Amino acid sequence: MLERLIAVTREAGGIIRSARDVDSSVREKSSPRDLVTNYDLLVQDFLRRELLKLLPEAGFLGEEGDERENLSRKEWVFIVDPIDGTTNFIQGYHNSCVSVGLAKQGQMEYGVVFNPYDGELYAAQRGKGAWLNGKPIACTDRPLDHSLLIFGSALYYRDLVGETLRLFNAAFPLVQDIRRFGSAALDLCYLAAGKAGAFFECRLCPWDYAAGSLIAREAGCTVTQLDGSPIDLFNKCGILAGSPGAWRELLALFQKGE
Ligand code: 2AM
Ligand code: CA
Repeated sequence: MLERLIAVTREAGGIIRSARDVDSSVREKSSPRDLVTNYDLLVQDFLRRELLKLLPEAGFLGEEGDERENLSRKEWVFIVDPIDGTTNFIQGYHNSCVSVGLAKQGQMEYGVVFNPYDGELYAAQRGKGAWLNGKPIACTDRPLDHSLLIFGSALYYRDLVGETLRLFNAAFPLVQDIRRFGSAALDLCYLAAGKAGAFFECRLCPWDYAAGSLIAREAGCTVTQLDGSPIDLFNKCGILAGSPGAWRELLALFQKGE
């Protein structure tokens, strides 16, 4: 199954790579910060069609879809973001990806994340490990003060500006430096590959973190909500992830409530 998921995800990435005249296909969803392009829709249609061929009985949860009901009762569910990093895609940054997760009975079983611009393909299977372009990857064992912290600004949620800045301010003095890349799925993969020590964002949707959370876990990272509780695959939640040491330190810091 993993090889077939990888093949479909790669092909979807090809659609993103061949996109032309992206500007004229942009539309606002809930706000000027929440955007969609015709390519998001095109890639999602492709993924729905090809993934359901692999597993016709599965449910399908995608960012651009509306089939949201009763998915948690299905044995298998695809959790898919056709383009994670849509703003990067529109603005011409080459830091976007296709994110394909497959959950079984509410647990992530397979995850594939592909950046078609640099050709990095991250994949994982529960209990089997995580790979970057076929080579095993592992989280960093560097201490927090020698590690980068990636964060996401949850910019679609005005109510979270204060909380995001509180966590940023608390963590900033303790880490090597901070990065903000704009694709949560890739952020989690960067942790998995040991390119950063930790990641947080105050609210994300399941398709942003489903595949990446498994890839990070299989690489040895801890992935939870901001209070340390398990992530929710069917509802929005905040995410705190990192190498086990970095995750523990940040959890303790964030819980101080300063
Ligand atoms: P997107 O590029 O697929 O929209 C950036 O902070 C991260 O948040 C990206 O992974 C982005 O995914 C995601 N994101 C975008 N809109 C969101 C929304 N309304 N709710 C939660 N996450 C969102
Ligand atoms: Ca998206």
